[in-house]
Amino acid sequence: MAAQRTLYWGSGSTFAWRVLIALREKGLDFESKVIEFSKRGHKSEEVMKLNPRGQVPTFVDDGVVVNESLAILLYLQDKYPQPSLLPATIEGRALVYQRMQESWNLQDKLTQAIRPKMLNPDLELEQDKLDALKAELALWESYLIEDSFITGPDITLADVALGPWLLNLFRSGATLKDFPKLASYVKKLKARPAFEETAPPHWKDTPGNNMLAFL
Ligand SMILES: N[C@@H](CCC(=O)N[C@@H](CS)C(=O)NCC(=O)O)C(=O)O
Repeated sequence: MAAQRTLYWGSGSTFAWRVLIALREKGLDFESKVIEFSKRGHKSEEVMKLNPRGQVPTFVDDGVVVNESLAILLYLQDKYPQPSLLPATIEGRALVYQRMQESWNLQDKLTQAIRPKMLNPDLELEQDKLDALKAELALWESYLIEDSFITGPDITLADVALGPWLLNLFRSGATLKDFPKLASYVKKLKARPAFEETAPPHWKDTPGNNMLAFL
């Protein structure tokens, strides 16, 4: 019997987007349960029963509940190994695991830089937060080899974990002019069907905020 997969997610959740990308890359279908944050769908009884933190993504696979986006990515690779999103060598996998965890830094620096202004557009972006974001981007730029994915020639879970944060940055107007390898990497990800087709649905109808147009 075919596996019963259900994903709870919400438009604009970068964490949930990671899981949508991995499912698409692996060609796995699933029941889509879209929650609305404005209606506090993430705190509904149905979600809270599965994830007491009341967060998305929440994933259920044949009765196995997995929360936390990075854990879900690893679970999907474990349960559905082909097509693989991990390299064949142990050294390669070590790097992918490292970069997956490291992607948290980009999330953190990006959020710290833009969140206050998103909540209150009258505020200015803070220079020290922007400097920290630029230093973070410089690190990722240094990791990239020309025309590659983040850990090598093939797409892996590291790209799935990192990519949505870079695409968020793009959506906020950043062109990454000082980070040319990163800029072409983001364009490559953006054009990939698994990323393009799963991008937050509301992005189609609303413009980005252009807050990082100078970056
Ligand atoms: N560490 C979690 C974070 C999940 C998360 O924070 N999801 C947000 C949506 S982007 C959420 O549901 N927030 C609601 C809340 O925390 O109450 C993961 O990686 O999945």
